[in-house]
Amino acid sequence: MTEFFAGVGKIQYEGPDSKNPLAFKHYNAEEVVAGETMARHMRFSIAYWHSFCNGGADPFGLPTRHMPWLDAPDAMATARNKARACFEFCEKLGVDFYCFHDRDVAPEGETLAESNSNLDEIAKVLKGEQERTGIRPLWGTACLFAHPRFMHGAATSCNADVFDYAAAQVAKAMEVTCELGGSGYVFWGGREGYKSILNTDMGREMDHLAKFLHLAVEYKKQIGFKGQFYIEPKPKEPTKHQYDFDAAACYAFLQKYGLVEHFKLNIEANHATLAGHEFAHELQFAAANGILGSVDANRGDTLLGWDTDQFPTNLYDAVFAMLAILDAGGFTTGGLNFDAHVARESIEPVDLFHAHIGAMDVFARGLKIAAAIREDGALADHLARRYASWNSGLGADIEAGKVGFAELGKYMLDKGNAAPNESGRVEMLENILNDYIR
Ligand code: XLS
Ligand code: CA
Ligand code: CA
Repeated sequence: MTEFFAGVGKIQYEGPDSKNPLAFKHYNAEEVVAGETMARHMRFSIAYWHSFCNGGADPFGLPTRHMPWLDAPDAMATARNKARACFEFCEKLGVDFYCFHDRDVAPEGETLAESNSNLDEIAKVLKGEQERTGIRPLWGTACLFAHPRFMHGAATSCNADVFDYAAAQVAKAMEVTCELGGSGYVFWGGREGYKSILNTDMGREMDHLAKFLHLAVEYKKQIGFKGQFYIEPKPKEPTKHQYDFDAAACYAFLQKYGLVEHFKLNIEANHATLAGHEFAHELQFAAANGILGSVDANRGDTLLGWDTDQFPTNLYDAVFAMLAILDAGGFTTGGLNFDAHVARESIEPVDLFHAHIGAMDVFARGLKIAAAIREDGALADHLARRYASWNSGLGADIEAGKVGFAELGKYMLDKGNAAPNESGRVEMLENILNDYIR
């Protein structure tokens, strides 16, 4: 069988002093950190679409990347090659999971029936590769944004037929994800939003989106799919306004429509940036509300206002992310999926290894640093002290619901003024964080 990444063997951990660009310096799958192996903490995943489908085209230019698996006589042969390339890559890299859209793995046919049968055929190839390697989907999803039929949206389309088509496509993608033993299923509302309010009935569209998700929950039960459902927030691109703007908008939506118990969030770093938030804010918001499910680990570029999906290399971001993930108790069904593509000028297959090795190493460092900070209580002690007034007396009575505005008013009239604040010590805490980052 063709070896697509000839010349690259299994990537080994060689430690921080290694100068070998094709070795891990920090990620050591079996090393135990904070009670778990690094592999279990991270649950790293490869994004099928970026690594095996995205040739590097942009609005100004043609694809640039050498992707030998695309050199096949027809679309189905290409799809089989892509599957083999994906598993060869994951095996060599030592990653246990992959994420896919239905149309990444198998081509769209002339009719829905033909598309479904293409998908079934490739799902068999994927299953065979899974049995050989033990690699599984972290999550699956349906591409409800590329085909022109979705130009007005999918679940939020003005056209009921398109809602129907999207439902049929999601049902099939869910069945395949279930069959492949996926741990989750993602709903990213790529075109669930609008360009012009002049032609948009926003309330009706959001009701339709909720209806769609309820139907998905029902179907999940019908087929016995046990994976976790996730919504992936993103504020814009491709539409100007997207309904799943950020974690807070998604949480409000899920609450309004009685969907909270069925969904968690898949937080993407680049989408947080686009929403005007820090990645850590989105993670902490989701964690604080019990809906942190999975993570698309990438980075944007604050100088560019679009979704650049670059590989994560910023150690600060990784530390903040791992602090949030560890605080939330770690991943159960979720993991760190590299929803990222190499730069347009990184054209050789080996560049995929460089990109993923760097990203895995930066998260491994982030994990070790976050675990050390937590173990030493370096930030937690200060945080606990900062809120100490809530642990007894007045604060405890407020939290316990023992006092109303009348009692609160009397308390302060008697006392005369609020006790002075202590310093927030922002710079000291930033210095402590820097002391751990070495
Ligand atoms: C696009 C999204 C998409 C989702 C899956 O911006 O990140 O790739 O992760 O549909
Ligand atoms: Ca994503
Ligand atoms: Ca993105």
